[in-house]
Amino acid sequence: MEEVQITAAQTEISENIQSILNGQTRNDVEFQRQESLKHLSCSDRQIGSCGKVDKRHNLSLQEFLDVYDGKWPVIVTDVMSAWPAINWTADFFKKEYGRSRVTMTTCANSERTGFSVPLEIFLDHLHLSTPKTWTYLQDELFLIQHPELRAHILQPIYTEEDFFQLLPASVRPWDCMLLWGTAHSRSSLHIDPYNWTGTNAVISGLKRWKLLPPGQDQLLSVRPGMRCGFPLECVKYNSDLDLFDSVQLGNLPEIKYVEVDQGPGEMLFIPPGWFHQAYNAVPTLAVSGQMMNSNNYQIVLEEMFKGGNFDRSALPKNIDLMAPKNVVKVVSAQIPQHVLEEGLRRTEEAIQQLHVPSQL
Ligand SMILES: O=C(O)CCC(=O)C(=O)O
Ligand SMILES: [Fe+2]
Repeated sequence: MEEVQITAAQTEISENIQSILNGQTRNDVEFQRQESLKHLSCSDRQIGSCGKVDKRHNLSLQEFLDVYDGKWPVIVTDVMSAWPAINWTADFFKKEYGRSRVTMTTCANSERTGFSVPLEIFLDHLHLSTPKTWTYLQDELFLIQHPELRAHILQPIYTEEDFFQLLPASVRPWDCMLLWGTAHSRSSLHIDPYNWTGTNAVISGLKRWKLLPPGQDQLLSVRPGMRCGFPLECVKYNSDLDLFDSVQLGNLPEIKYVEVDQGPGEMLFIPPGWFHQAYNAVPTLAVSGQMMNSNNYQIVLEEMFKGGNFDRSALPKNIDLMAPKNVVKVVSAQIPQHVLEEGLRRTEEAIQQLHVPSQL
């Protein structure tokens, strides 16, 4: 792909938008990789030894957007103290929501199985785990279905520009996943759906991260042909590698990553294009979300087109003159009616599924 020099901000925006029409996003993975590498402090590019994730407080919105957003992960340490959710405890959840069903994954000797169980059953086993046998509650719907709890999570200034709100509600991704893991539980190694900017806020416990700057897909045995399964489809970028397995990691000496530990009250932002894997070192409660904003909307829209539910041929030719927000509005107006209907149907189905007391 052609390399483009950064010029005046206005030219850059115009070129980026034009690239949506061309099916060629200038802010592609290679561009991001180059940007990311500029943040490394040492010459040999050994990311594991010299790249780090800053922990910042009093970070201005401008500095967040200019220095980190879409380029390099950052942890902000002073946004969650005002969240009522920072006081959430297992006792509170067991007493108030113990009978609500949640979705979780159990891992026993590398075999992962999904279940739907009452929350109290999960909580009764929260302290029972080993490196090979663990449980991870990962539920996208629980907080959506309990708006009084969701209200305990506040929006920091960094996520206020939220273009996902411009999508029709029936295809808008759920934006508040409850993540509660036993010690040793872990996510897969993945890039987030639509290549969005991910957020992850730890309420209690300790989460350990491996975050990989873009451009290393060929080293990661990314599973081909996977789909997100959302009504507005997208390609899923997942690897079966477990970078928290020291044997597997030892066999991958070429992979470059940054590591960071995230504690209670700390919120992490993960840029598009970064494969990442999280490991809960102790029982850990967190919520994750996502952002589409002026810094990443071309990347996110590109993934929506790649999903194949709609194409760019009907976009107006003057799209390059439009503000980012209007581009998202114009693109989302192209989503076909049958996709919107499918979105409604799937939401209802997912909610019903939660009430079925069986293995998923
Ligand atoms: O905390 C975790 O397990 C990782 C969550 C994550 O990567 C995600 O929600 O996309
Ligand atoms: Fe993720």
